[in-house]
Amino acid sequence: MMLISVRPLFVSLIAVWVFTSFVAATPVQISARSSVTTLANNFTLAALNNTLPNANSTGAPLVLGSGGAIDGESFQVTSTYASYPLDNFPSLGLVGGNLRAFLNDGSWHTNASAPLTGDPLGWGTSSYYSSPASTAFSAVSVVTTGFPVLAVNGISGLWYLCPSDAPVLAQNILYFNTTTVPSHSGVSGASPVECYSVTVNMVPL
Ligand SMILES: *[C@@H]1O[C@H](CO)[C@@H](O)[C@H](O)[C@H]1NC(C)=O
Ligand SMILES: *[C@@H]1O[C@H](CO)[C@@H](O)[C@H](O)[C@H]1NC(C)=O
Ligand SMILES: *[C@@H]1O[C@H](CO)[C@@H](O)[C@H](O)[C@H]1NC(C)=O
Ligand SMILES: *[C@@H]1O[C@H](CO)[C@@H](O)[C@H](O)[C@H]1NC(C)=O
Ligand SMILES: CC(=O)N[C@H]1CO[C@H](CO)[C@@H](O)[C@@H]1O
Repeated sequence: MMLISVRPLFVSLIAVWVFTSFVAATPVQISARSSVTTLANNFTLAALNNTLPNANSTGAPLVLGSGGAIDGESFQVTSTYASYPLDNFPSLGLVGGNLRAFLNDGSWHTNASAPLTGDPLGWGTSSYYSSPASTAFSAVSVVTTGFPVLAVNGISGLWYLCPSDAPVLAQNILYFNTTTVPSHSGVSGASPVECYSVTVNMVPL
């Protein structure tokens, strides 16, 4: 767990003001914060409801769910473990703004992409291809919560969990900056699915 005492936080806040420009978001419960692009420890992700009651202060565990494949590369979307009960990537890392996922044997073939408005937090996995990973991720320490929280381009307050109404493989998926997603029910004229705002905790392993 990342604990911050008041004095180093104050010093690093000054550093943040001097060296970065924050995009104004609508942060929840934030009194003071600092941000890093590398974490010393491995972690998992968990989603905490911002508006609804939570079962605990850690949140619902998130995993890399199925997001399709092409020849030589597969894609993953960040899903709740409750909706995709298979954890192929039990350990994540944040290094220089790269969000990385590791297989059980510790091997690394998976990077996250920085999501745009309306996109899921998606990942690409390949042993054949190599593309430079996004460097837009960071961990923000919020004094009022116990864990660092995930941010993209400095923004930690725009994550939404969107339930799926698909008849099969109904994964509840983490999206960036959208409050609804199109229906996957296959029913013509079905209403869009409502999403809810979450904070994404980075839970140390
Ligand atoms: C917290 O609650 C979620 C349900 O939202 C549960 O899946 C998870 O295992 C709980 N985590 C801990 C650490 O108790
Ligand atoms: C958020 O709250 C809703 C309603 O209580 C619940 O259905 C959902 O599972 C919760 N999600 C998380 C991530 O705790
Ligand atoms: C993941 O990102 C690193 C750093 O940019 C890169 O060297 C590596 O090839 C990427 N892996 C894949 C599978 O694209
Ligand atoms: C979020 O989406 C709204 C429109 O839906 C857009 O105006 C805003 O710039 C987006 N914010 C970010 C940080 O992408
Ligand atoms: C900081 C970081 O990412 N540490 C490690 C996380 O776990 C993998 C393998 O399980 C290591 O390769 C990383 O160095």
